[in-house]
Amino acid sequence: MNNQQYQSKKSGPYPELKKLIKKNTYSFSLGSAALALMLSSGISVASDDDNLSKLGAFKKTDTAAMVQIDQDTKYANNLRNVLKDIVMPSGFKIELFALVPDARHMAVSRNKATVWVGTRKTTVWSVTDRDMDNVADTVEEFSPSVKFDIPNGVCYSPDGFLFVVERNRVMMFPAAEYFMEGSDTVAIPIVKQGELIPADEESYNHTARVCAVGADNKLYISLGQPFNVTPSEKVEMYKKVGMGGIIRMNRDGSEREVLATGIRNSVGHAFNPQDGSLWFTDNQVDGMGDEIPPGELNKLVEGGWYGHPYYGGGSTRTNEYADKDIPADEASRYVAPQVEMIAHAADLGMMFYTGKMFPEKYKNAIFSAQHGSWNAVKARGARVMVTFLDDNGNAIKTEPFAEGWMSDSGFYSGRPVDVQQYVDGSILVSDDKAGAIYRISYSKN
Ligand SMILES: [Ca+2]
Ligand SMILES: [Ca+2]
Repeated sequence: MNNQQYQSKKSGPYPELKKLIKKNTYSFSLGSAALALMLSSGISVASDDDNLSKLGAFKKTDTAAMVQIDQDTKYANNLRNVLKDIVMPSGFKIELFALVPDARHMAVSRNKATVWVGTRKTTVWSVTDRDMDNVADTVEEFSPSVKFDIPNGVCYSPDGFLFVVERNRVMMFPAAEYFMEGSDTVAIPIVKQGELIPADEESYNHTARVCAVGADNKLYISLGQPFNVTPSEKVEMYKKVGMGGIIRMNRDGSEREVLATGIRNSVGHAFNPQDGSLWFTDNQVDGMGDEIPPGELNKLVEGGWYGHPYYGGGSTRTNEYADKDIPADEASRYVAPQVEMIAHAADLGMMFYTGKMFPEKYKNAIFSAQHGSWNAVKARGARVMVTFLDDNGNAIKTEPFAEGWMSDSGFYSGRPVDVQQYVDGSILVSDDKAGAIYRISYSKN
């Protein structure tokens, strides 16, 4: 390498990106040098196995300091202007909570008002409101010493363990709130790389996982199957591993079970605190036209079969399986959706409301996000829905709750991904188009 090449590598090819990145002061010099090297050469500091074994022994990894995202920008003000268009029932207000690039699913901590945010890229963010004015003050990488691969699914246990479900691994972070201020955290792969699904089945499609910790102290994970409609030669194998299904395991990864099958791609689930049932959204088949098949909100019945690939959504049969008889075993375990959503709205993250801030009618209601269609010619979705349940715990009514992220001409100014309850009883909405989290609060006045 001659001197000129060295100089150009040293300054790196991404000056704009580096301008956006603030370093933590305690490791500024190491961090900026390491970052410049990584950006210019693609060389990573250490392999993930090396780092995981060091972290498991409480040893430092010398990973670069955490990337932080500047919150006080023109971009933030532009998003605040977009939020003026959002329409909600009387008394509700929406504000910008944080700028979080690629924000997907969220897990809210208890003690520090930290929100962990997954992405479909390689970063998990920790977002913290440090002065409790309901606006995040720091948005920084969580555990950058771990190399993540589509760490979309994040969930938090009542006793302080963060779980991150990736494309093909499940990580556990004990004491995540304690260790979040540095690059190194205790990090334990409870399902090792390549063992969540068969490595040959790794895909780029339908790989955004979600998770939840149940009252039984087990970890529940939704595993999408990669196809628009699962080909027949894959069906039996996917049933065994729980792809196109929901699985459950102990918190150390042991005793894995497949709880439900016939699901196409669920990217949102939550427990009803009233009766302990797990509810989940399911994205349905593309390419059948703008208005079919419906999207789904389902209630989990253990051992239930939810219809895919014979049904494309609701009672609409797929073209691929229209001539095939549904196997009797599956037909006998079929569970119809609780709610049929409009086609192609892409229903994703969901939650049950347990807070005290919202009016009484929202108690134990389901809030769910519609990401918006890529497939329908006429755009739709890009809103937050609310579903009310009856005394038996079944859905009785679904209606829009917050909308206005879509223009009349069909472009999206935001695409809601997940809805989670914040520590004060407000709700947070993530948006992976804008790269932001919004907070919706209620006041009678
Ligand atoms: Ca704040
Ligand atoms: Ca179904």
